Amino acid sequence: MNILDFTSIDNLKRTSGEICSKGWGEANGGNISIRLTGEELAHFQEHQSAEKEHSLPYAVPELAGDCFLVTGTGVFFRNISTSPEESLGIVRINSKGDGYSMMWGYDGGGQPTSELTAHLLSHGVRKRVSSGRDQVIIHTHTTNLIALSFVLPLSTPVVTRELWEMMSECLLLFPDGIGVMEWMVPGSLEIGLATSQLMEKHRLVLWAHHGILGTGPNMEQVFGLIETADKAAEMLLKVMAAGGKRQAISADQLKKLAKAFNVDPLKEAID
Ligand code: 2HA
Ligand code: ZN
Repeated sequence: MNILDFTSIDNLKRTSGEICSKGWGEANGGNISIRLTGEELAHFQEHQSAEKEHSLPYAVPELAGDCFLVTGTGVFFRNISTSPEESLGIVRINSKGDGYSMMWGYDGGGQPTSELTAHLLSHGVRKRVSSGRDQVIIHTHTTNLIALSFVLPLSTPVVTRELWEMMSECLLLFPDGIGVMEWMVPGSLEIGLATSQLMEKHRLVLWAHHGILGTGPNMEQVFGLIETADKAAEMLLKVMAAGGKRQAISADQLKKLAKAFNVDPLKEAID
């Protein structure tokens, strides 16, 4: 099996290109991780790594033995499709969940993203709360959501409700809302722990003045989730610039919408 033929690598190449065309992939901004399954996982479970083990500053026992395709640190998204072996790598978590080995990629001396902590801690939570369904995490620098974090209070219910009011699709795509965090040092254990705590309840987490993290079962759904939230943020900024709302979808209408489509909206954002 040629690793470059993996569907996961194909999906990652396509999504990083889409992120760049959105204008979210400036320089080395953003990072992506995918928990491998099936044939792709089996390929690496059998092999020994020639490379030494790296320790993690925390343990994620939920991920013991799992393998992840992860973008490399310092990698420019616009180069992923032409240089996948340099831009990407596959890591395997050890049997205690407190270290990893690089199994493939990162050619030319690379290593996994500086946000590996936030990705792995969040994967641990999502694997548990989604019963193994959620496999993908995208972190990207969504222009409009970042801009919004300067003008709205950094509150999960407030930001969630504002986005839901922008178009019907929002409540249907993220009834679990968008978890909001204050600014923290990128790549730190602190930002990783705070993110994974919000991932217990939300598939979208906003890092104020920095970007977004989204999770879900596959690349297309996660990208769609992020794209929808950023579009709502763009509309809200336009509405604000145009003098503010005169009307919006009301709380009663949001409840009707949730009922019609059988979704369970985040309580704090609707009451
Ligand atoms: O890799 O996006 O958050 C650059 C980043 C860090
Ligand atoms: Zn970032």
